[in-house]
Amino acid sequence: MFPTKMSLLNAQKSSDSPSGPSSVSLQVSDASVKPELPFLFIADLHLAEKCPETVASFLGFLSGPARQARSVFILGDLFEYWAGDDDAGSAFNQTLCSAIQETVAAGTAIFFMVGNRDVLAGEGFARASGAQIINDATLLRIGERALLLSHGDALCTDDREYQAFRLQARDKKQQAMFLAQPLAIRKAFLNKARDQSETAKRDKRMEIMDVNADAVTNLLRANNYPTLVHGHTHRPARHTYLIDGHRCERYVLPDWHDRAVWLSFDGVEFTACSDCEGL
Ligand SMILES: [Mn+2]
Repeated sequence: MFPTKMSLLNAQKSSDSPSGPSSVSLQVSDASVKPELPFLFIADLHLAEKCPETVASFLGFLSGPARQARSVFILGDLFEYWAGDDDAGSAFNQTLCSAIQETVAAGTAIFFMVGNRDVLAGEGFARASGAQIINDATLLRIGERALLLSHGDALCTDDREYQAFRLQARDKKQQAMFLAQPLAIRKAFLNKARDQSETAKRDKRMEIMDVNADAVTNLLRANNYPTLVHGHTHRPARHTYLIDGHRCERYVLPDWHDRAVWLSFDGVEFTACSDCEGL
């Protein structure tokens, strides 16, 4: 029997987190017109005008597999960059937001969590697309199962330089200062920052850009040993752990290179689409 009940909670931060635990119910709704259909998870599409194949894959996903789903969870970095919600009306963003809107109108609830590239996507994006914004991390309860959803970059604690940048990029005051600048200047800045980050990544060891094992353990423990689903690292895999005697799983979503790739959950089992190597 497919579980029909679904709830979303803000996840507990691990005990070493300075901001402490939080557990607030989110005002989100699930289009339960299709309760027998699966939940789909995607991340790291990095949609950009310069990659029309990936855009086409996403549009095909929205008009195909997404409509055969109860809900779709986008776990960050949908966009290669998002300069601010006042850019939602650009031709490129409008095409994508309208396509998401149409899928929502067709009865699939779409949930969106920001990543590092689209950290500035907010209520304006939600209004334009019909997607519902969820926090990083969010605990999704489906029947008896608890899935912990995250973008994944917060777990890459070995990369201290990146974590310092992440704190800044998520600081509301810093965001307001950035958003006060003209859109054209913001876009130019983000383009340059992206190039610099690509260069910096080439100089970093692979290990420090992956998740830190203790960070994963702490987060799973703080949330009562759920199944973790995240993206960001572009290293699709299914990891299993034994933590305090509890068996936990961690699914890492693949990025999209000219093809649509997703993880599906039917309330009991996870299934990766056939193109998901490593899952
Ligand atoms: Mn990312």
